[in-house]
Amino acid sequence: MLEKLGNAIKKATDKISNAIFLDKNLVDTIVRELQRALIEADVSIPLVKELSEKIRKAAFDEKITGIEKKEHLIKILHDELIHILGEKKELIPKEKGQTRIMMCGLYAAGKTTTTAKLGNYFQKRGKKVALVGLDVWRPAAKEQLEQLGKEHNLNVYTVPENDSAINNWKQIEPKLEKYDLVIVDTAGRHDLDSELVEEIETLNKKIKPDKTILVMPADIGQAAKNQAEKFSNSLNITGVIISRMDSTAKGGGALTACAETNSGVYFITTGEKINDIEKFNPEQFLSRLLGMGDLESLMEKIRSVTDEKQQQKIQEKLQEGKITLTDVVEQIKSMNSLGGMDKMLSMVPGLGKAKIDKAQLDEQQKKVAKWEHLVNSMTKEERENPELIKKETTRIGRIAKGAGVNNSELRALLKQYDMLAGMVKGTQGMDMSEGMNPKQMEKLMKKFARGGRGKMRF
Ligand SMILES: Nc1nc2c(ncn2[C@@H]2O[C@H](COP(=O)(O)OP(=O)(O)OP(=O)(O)O)[C@@H](O)[C@H]2O)c(=O)[nH]1
Ligand SMILES: [Mg+2]
Repeated sequence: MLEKLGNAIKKATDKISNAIFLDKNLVDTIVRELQRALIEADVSIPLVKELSEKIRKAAFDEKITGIEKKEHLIKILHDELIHILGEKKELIPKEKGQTRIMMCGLYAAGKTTTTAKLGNYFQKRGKKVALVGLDVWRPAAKEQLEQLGKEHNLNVYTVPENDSAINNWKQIEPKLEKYDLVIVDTAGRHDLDSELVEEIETLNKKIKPDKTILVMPADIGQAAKNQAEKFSNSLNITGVIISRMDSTAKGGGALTACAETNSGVYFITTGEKINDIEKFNPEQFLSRLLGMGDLESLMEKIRSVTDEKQQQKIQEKLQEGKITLTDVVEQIKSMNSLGGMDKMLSMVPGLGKAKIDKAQLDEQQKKVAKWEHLVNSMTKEERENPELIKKETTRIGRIAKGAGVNNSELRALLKQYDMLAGMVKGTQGMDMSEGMNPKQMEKLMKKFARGGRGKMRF
């Protein structure tokens, strides 16, 4: 449905969580990627701009630092997305007496199938439901509704005459008294022409619906804004149902367009089957889009991946353009401790589906433990200046022996050190934060795995 958008947002939150610093370049990258995904989902440019500005502003707010900044940023992103998705809007039939719902929308919007889905939804929840087919225009329209009723045990009322919708209604209305919920399916047209407007207005006066629902297909994207406005001019639209959310990437645009016009979305439909209808709740929708729990679990994740003290320490080192072997091992250890590498990798969009080589990960964790022993058996001097070990190769044997590991392990560690030190030198820490990104971590880990057998010469 909106996998791409979901993945992009996930990626942004991962980048924020895993960054050592949120510097300008990283924030720019995050904002750019988000913008691209939102635009692809057909969210309107002004909304995208507004969201980007808020994120930038939060990112560069100097009053907030460290882990709080990350939490702040994720919260802003989350809240802004909720905001553009709109308010939660519920469709609640009356407790007592009859509730009448009139469905309207353009041609092929999904009115008839949605009428059946909605009827089924409330019938399952104990309401006595009647569906009324008033599409006198499209051939076989009434049969379509009757067929759906038969398949799903729903009461459908139609009359064979096709003279006018209002006359059909007059014949049917007296039979509807015993029902709690009456859902009326109406005809669609290519455009909101005067004939359609007239028909709906007359029906509206006669039926006096408690709710008038506009059905729009998700694939119209942000054009939903225009359509909702047009319909609202002639009818009192109480809410919207977005159909076919399953078959387009533009659903984000349709949803945000509804929020822009204050047309609350009651339901979305996500497939052709009768049960493919769900209440629209922006919070839940976003959580699902992100494939994780609510904001709190997102925050938990940040807390678990961020060790503020360590972050501070590394930050200082990076600013000096210098890191020690202890830092390298600390760094790798922290990566390893992020709830386990495999768990972390599974949170990375795209990687979740990819086969993660568990054996390799286990191997890696063992390796890191060895590296820790190695660092412990070095002198303080050696830890701070690994060049010493490279210069005086006799140190290699001593250190490796002290740690109870092979010389090759030490070489792998030194190679790793070179790699990180190189990154620090070359990029003033920027790529370091990217390096904390789990996806890049995986690459790095693969490099580590090769490190021991590498071509180190010293
Ligand atoms: N994949 C998918 N298809 C849907 C969904 N909702 C409706 N459809 C399909 O969209 C097409 C049009 O649906 P209808 O319910 O007939 O639309 P309508 O607005 O009543 O059309 P008219 O009466 O001709 O104006 C049908 O083929 C439906 O099966 C959905 O949520 N997902
Ligand atoms: Mg129809």
